[in-house]
Amino acid sequence: MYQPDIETMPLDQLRELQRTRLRQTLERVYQRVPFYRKVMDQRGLKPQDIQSVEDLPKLPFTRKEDLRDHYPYGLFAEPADRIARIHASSGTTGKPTVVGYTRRDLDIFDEVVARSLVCAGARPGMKLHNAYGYGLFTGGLGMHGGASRLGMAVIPVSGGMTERQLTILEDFRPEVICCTPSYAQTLSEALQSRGIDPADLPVQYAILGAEPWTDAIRQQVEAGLHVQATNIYGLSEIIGPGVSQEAVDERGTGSYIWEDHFYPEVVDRDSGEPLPHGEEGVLVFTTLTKEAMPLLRYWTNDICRIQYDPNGSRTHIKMSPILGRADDMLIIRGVNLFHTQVEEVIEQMDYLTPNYQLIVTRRGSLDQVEVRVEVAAGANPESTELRDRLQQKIKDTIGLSMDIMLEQPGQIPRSQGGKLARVVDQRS
Ligand code: DLL
Repeated sequence: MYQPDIETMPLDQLRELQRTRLRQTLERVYQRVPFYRKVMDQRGLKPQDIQSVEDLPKLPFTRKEDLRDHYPYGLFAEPADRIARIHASSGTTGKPTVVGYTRRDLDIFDEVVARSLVCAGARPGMKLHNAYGYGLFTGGLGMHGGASRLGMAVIPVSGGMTERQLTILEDFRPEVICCTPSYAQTLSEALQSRGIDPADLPVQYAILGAEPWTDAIRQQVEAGLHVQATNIYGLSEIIGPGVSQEAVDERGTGSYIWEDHFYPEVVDRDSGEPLPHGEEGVLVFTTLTKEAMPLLRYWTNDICRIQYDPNGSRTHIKMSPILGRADDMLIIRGVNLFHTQVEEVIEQMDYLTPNYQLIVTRRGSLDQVEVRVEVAAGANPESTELRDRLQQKIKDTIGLSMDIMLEQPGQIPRSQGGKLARVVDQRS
């Protein structure tokens, strides 16, 4: 553990810490951010009306539109001369979402990433092959800062140029690699096609995030890179990577949310009502320590569950893998669909790989999904039996009939370094 006293803090103490920090945050935003003062005034609320995290539902959500409406710096709680760094995430439409950090925010960013790295298996003295993109995206610089804080040597490779990545893996001999899960798939396949035995590489741990992924990909990457792969989650609005991290010895049981800095709620996607732990809904965060751009009840749009794990090594709450983003959910003939659901079905089938793509079209007035999926090396893409079995399993599990197109290995687009779009929506 990197900060054992915090990571294993008894829950009553953690709540007290959250309460103190929340009240400081509320005072600050009320004094310094006109948007939040207005939101609270409109509801007749003063900072002292929110005494603890349990009172948060009195406040409305902050949404991405609010950040866009105050583009670029309107939600900052600090003057320009106290801002130490600016990042942005590329919006699907128009202007990017801008986020700012003071020196202290960057310090906390380093702290939560260092904590996450240790949780994933990394130790001081190891080398980190950092294949997240450097730039406005928070992945590259975020992981870099945390690894330096931990006392690792950082190899700032950034994303892309797969051949060069392999040379670095072979020659620089990093023990830890971080990148998107889809790029980890690309790298493991590239190793294989170069005839490199991953067991000969010293890399032991892979820290994967920035996009949804399931155990299907974990299995492929763990075998293909000869690593133990864990999930890292985050978003630029809240800080970047390091909002939550899966522990290497607790793989498959969820990722610890670092609750001393980011208070999570899961709420109903339609009504916005808070949901009990264990129920699936939209993840919402309140930052407890951010200076430059504190956010109250930020609607991430990510769908998951949160729950305490009495058998966990840390006390903080765990989040399940992200099913998808609410705005990426497909509605096909009335059925809600995330691509990760198809990925989970593929995982249960022999002779298939988690290299797949969903093509959505409209035939007449009916939406149609075609699943293009690559068969494993040596398997027959012409097999009607395999195709029919996948079709039936998808129908039984998800409740939708989909067209299936089995492909030869290498036919589906691969990540070139960053996040990969697994859905091609061809409806107008
Ligand atoms: O993706 C930060 C990050 C960098 C996280 C590196 C992990 C590793 P944004 O570009 O702002 O920030 O995108 C945030 O990506 O709301 C999720 O929809 C998605 N996302 C991030 N991590 C995961 C994950 C970074 N582990 C958005 N699983 C979030 C699923 C993820 N989705």
